[in-house]
Amino acid sequence: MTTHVSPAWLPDAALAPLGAGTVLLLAPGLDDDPVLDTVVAEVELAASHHGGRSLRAHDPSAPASVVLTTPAGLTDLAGADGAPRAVRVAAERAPELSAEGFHLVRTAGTTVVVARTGAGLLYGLHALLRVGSAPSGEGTLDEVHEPVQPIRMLDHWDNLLPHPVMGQVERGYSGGSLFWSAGRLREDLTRVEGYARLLASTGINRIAVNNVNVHEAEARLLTDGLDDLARLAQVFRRHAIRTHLSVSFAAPMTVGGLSTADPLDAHVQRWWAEAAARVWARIPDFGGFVVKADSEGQPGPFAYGRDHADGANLLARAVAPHGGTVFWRAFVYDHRQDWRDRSTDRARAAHDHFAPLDGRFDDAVVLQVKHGPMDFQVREPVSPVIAALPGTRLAVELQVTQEYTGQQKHVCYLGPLWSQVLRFPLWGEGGATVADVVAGRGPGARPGGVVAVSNAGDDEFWTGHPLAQANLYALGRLAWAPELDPLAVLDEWIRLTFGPDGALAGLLHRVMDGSWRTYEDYTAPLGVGFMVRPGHHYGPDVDGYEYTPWGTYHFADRDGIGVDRTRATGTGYTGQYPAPWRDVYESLETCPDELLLFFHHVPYGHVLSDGTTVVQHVYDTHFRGARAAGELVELWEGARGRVEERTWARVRELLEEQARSAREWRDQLNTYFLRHSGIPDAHGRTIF
Ligand code: GCV
Repeated sequence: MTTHVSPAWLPDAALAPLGAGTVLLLAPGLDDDPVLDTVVAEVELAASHHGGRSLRAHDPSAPASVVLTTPAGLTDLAGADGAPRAVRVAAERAPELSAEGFHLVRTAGTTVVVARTGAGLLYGLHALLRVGSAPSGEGTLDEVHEPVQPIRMLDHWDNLLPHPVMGQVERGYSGGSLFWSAGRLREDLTRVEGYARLLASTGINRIAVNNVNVHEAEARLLTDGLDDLARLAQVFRRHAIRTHLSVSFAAPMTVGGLSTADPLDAHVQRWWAEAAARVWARIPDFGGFVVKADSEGQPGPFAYGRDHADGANLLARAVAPHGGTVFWRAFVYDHRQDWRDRSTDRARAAHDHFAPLDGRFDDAVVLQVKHGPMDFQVREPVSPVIAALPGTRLAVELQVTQEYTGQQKHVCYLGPLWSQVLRFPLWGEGGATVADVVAGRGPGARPGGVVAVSNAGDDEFWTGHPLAQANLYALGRLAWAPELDPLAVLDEWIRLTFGPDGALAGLLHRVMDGSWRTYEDYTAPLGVGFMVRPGHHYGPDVDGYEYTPWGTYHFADRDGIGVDRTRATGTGYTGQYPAPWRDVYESLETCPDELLLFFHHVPYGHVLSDGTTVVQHVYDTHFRGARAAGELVELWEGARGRVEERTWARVRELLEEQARSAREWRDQLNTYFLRHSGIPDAHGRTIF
């Protein structure tokens, strides 16, 4: 591991609102709360860097600039001599708070955070860092913050041993695993502690510490690795994060010595119950299991003629007595498809498998659904599965690691994409959104949450590309509050990370705010997806997946391109959506341009809503996108000397690679479309 570690969005300067004055922390009843020590440590750290004081008892002669307290502490304080006005204001309102919520009040130069638990105080403390110091005048705040999503989880695709193809972290672009090295948990967990601190500051409250592709070494964590898991859980617990393990469905055979993993076999059921009991005996607040079954070669219930409800409930019954949860992934499809077979549509697979099972999953099961029907492409429609299982707890799965969005070599701020997904109205404008469904809002509904694949590793910037830290930050913030404007979240991240330099903030905003659109511009157009190099998924290869078994085709010929997923003439996938989307996507008239080729096969001359043809759109966006990527290199010159040299240099190096790669995308895509369509660029630009 490198010795220099970026403080990310918690540099010393960001702690000033806490550490510059006097902080009173009064938390009666929370002495046994493991997160309280973290709150104390944060206050002391901030005070030591900014010359402030930290008090654990009210002292009328030392007026506090910040008060962190519980409802009971607030009542005591409100009656005490010399209590700040903000304390009385907070006590008068005294809202009902959940275990994670907090009340933030600021008046007359004092800021008060009230919460029932250490977690709530920690979240409130970080909210205070985000809003900054109390202005000297009468700046006021009176805000109740509650997370929209009770489950805000990161999945790590970390292997214990480097996989011969995928490396230590599958789809990881940030160095090695923060947890595992050479088949063991790292001795020194300092980076894990720092990581937990960063995650908690954004509101993340659950983590899975190993890859969903469970190999031999990771399978044994369930039995032989409990000491390691317990050490990790101890670190995360202090930051209000529960630890989870990805397990193999075949574990009863591979590590348990049984001859079957059949979910209806009594020995198998007993084996799982005993395995779970051992885990919880060691880690009483353990979160549960994550399972990828019957997917891309992972074992599952199909081998025994059972379905996914049988499989998931087997594990649910083992974890439920301990308050655990099984996150069962809906990413199930045929990865050995014959490309000649036009009747199979991978986009349909999750819905086909899981919608008929609604109502059969136990309460301890959360069905974890990728946000789109395929696989984290730069543009996909929202998965219809999220609208199809009203009787099942659902989580939406997002991907922070930039597998298909530039692999942390390209700037691609994903907040706007996730925001669009979370706010998508599944039954039409004004109706329930994805965020509502996974939050369990609505009568009888139960929460499943937001789960995302982490982009962090042991790289000195945590995320390979220093600007990819913004994605990790935004994920937590949007999971807590999906209604936030993702560009406001970006600005929040910029301010915390880089401080008050307004010119620099403006520059960073320009580099990042439209970066997802720019990436889309120079890569696969109009929702078609998968024009990447097979295997590692970096860089263009238009036909790379066209004749493979993976079910990811674009069907380009000399006349046109796109996948006909209509009910009228195609695979019928549009029929998996409820109204109005089933009709919006079905019709060429109403299908949004950005998803056109996802839903329809059209001629190159098909006219889009802005009057350009499909092929001209490809030329225009690819020239525009590659130019925008190239301009970032010049723009970044303006940041020289305003950010730390090592950060500046890393970003600079990566922007050059992004510009090169974008040119390659531009030229390969444009050339492909020109050669296939024979239609020249209306503006006569160079195409090869
Ligand atoms: C962990 C895609 C990725 C795989 C990943 C899989 C999944 O297929 O390319 O690396 O495996 O998704 O989400 O399970």
